[in-house]
Amino acid sequence: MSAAEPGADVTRSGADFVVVANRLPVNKKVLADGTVTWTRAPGGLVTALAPIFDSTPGAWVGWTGSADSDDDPRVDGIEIHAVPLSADEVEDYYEGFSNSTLWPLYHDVLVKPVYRADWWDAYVAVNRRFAQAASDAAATGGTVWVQDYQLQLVPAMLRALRPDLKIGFFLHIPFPPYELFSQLPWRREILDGLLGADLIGFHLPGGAQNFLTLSRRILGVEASSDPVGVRTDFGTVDLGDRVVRVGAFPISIDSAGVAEQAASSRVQERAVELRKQLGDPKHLLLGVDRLDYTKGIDVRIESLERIFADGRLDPADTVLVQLASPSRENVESYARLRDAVERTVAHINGTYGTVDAPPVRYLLQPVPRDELLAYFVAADAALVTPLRDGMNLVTKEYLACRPDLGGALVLSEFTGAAMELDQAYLMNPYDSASTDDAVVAAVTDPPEERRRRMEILRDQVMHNDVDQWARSFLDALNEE
Ligand code: ADQ
Repeated sequence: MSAAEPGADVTRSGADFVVVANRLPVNKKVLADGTVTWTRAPGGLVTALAPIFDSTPGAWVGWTGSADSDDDPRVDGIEIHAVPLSADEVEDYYEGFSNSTLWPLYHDVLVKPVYRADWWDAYVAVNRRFAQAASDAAATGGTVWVQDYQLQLVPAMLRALRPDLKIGFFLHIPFPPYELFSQLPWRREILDGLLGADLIGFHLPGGAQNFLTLSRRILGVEASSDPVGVRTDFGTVDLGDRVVRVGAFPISIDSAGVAEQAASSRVQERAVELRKQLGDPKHLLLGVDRLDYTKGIDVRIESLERIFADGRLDPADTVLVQLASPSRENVESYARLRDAVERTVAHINGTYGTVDAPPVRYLLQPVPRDELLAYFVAADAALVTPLRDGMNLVTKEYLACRPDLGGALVLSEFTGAAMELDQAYLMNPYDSASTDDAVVAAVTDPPEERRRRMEILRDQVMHNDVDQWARSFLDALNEE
């Protein structure tokens, strides 16, 4: 390293391992007397990375999710670096460029992406702030792991500040093919931003291949499209002075932890009680999602309506519980989706319900964890019907909750999870006959067929957990 390079001549103290993500893994609470408390947010990435933070001094750079904040607490051994965002930046960087440009573009343009130069400018400015915060947090020679579509410029910005660091990037949503990605007016800048990393990870080999093709066609760099397998085989982009590796790392859940919580007597008892409260239906179907247009909530409700109309299941003894958590409520396409789902629910209940027994029970609120797992334990089938989804962790949580091998999984071919879970009742959400057949088969197939499928599916999830995901990525990043 030459002395002219920034950061070359100083040894910095700081964290040896830094995670950079849009959101912090902690919740901030201001008490009545003005005291601020922080608690670790349950679930997600932080659970996956907890063992790594236990053995390495670690820091997490992210946004608190609310208005500007300057405090930097330490929570459960993780040094927290809060990145402030102004109200305008939340609108332009988060609701705008991240969730009204990139999210729809990367999910098959299910909604038309909006391209606005002022949103792009905010995205650049906020990414620069995250990169600076990561640079301030990391020790010399440390490892920095950047997460997801909100922060695709951070790898290159951080490398410019700190060439001594090992930089990894993981994308949690699908990575689109050339025909879609090239709509983006800032397509070169995004690819250049990602190529600041040493290792770029996607859920699926297809996403990695798309990235390699795009690098070759848009940037004209040498990118080897040798088959990119899962976790072990890597594609490469040769930038002349360094080589970037690209690979597939399908994410999972804390399978043993979820299974253990689901097996607790409070969850098991609540599952029995839930079925009773729902009128002991013959078939209890379940959907669990953020309220997002990618998740195909309308696909499953409309399918159930056709199934009732065709007399294939009886609305008198079938219940669908749809748990939806509110999401991105200030983005217009989400407000429209909410109206559409609520109309569809009202329509099916109005047509097929009775006053005391509507066939669809719809909750628009996040459900506490124990309660959620009780629904998984109680359900005869989980309906996971997205039009496009990077992975879908609900699928894996449902399977982990069913050591009894009861239940059945209806799974869209357009989820990342479908690549690993081919024993599910797979369906094409764009094909109504395929959807209806999968839903009906999932609840009416002979018990031995349902068990046979569940056994294979559950094994897959119990043997591939999120710890393995994190370790395989970090091992690959840190190997020469
Ligand atoms: P998401 O789009 O948020 O994640 P998903 O992977 O299904 O989708 O995770 C959602 C999480 O929220 C699950 O843990 C689920 O249990 C929880 N959840 C959903 N609705 C809930 C409710 N009503 N109440 C309580 N909890 C609820 C993005 C990508 C995915 C990818 C993940 C991880 O879009 O494709 O799997 O990141 O990489």
